[in-house]
Amino acid sequence: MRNNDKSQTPKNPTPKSGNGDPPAEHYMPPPAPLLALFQTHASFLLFGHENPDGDAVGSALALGHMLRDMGKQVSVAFPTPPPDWWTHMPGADMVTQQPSQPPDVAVSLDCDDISRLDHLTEAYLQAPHCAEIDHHTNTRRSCEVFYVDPQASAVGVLIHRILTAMDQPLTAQIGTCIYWAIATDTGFFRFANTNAEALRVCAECVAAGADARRIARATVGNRPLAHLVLKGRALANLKQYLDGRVLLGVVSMQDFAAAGANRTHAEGIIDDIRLAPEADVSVLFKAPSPNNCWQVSLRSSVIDCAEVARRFGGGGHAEAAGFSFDGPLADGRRHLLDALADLLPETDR
Ligand SMILES: [Mn+2]
Repeated sequence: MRNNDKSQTPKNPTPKSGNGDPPAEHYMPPPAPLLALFQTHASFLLFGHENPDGDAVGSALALGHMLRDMGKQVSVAFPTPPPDWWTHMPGADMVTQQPSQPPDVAVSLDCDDISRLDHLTEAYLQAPHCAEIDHHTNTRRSCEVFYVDPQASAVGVLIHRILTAMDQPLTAQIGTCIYWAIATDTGFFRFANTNAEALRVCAECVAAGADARRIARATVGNRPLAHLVLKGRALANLKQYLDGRVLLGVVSMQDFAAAGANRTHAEGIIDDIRLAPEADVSVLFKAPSPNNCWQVSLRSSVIDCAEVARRFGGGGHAEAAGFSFDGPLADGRRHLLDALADLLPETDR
């Protein structure tokens, strides 16, 4: 349920500090110039990053629904196709392969660098106005108008704040997309970014009509055989490095071929590798697909994964980040292990 009475306490009250009080809750409101863009313009093109995840797709579609409900013209585009389950999300008709004419406003979502828009970067930069909505720690921004809050669990949370600030209704469609964004980005409420705001927003989304069971079934509760076979091969060949502190998996071209799998089938394998308590850092190398390079995923709660990834031209979050590289696996692995040996704190184990 939404609180429409603006005179009441803010949606995210700041608790008093003192003994026994909970810590003050963080809240960064959407900037006025961003809201002005949504109010004054008529056509919008919304972009998510390449290999879009639930947050990229969910937040783009949620914002798309809000703008469409306001009578605006909206298209959504991704440089590479989203995972199969995205067709269960409301708003498929907004998604276009190749945006035609430039919109009034282009918005990038969940995207820490415009290079992640790949071949759509041109279309993005052609729009007379652009804005970025993101929660990555990176600060390389290419638009004057941006709403970047690294403390937000997911971009879906930021869309909810925008919706609230603009006094637009949380419909079942918007609630479904926002719930999808937050649930997937928090690993279904297991990761460190699962905070009170994320849970509160998700509760509102369920009250508005989001079907939590259906969303879980469509994503984490539903894995194609190709994914399972690919994961089996990756897990069977895990290797330990740096006295066992790094657990590293590889999915090679042969693995993809043997499993009948594509890149999207490798999603989530890293989250199984990170389950091993023996390692401080979990790593997955995904083989190059045609016209592509090796993709590397990092997970750790001991070192800052985003810092590691940035050394290799990538980015992400403290506990989950990634980068890509061109060249032989052995070289990439050696450079990464050198960097990790530098960064891992001393231990007496
Ligand atoms: Mn995200």
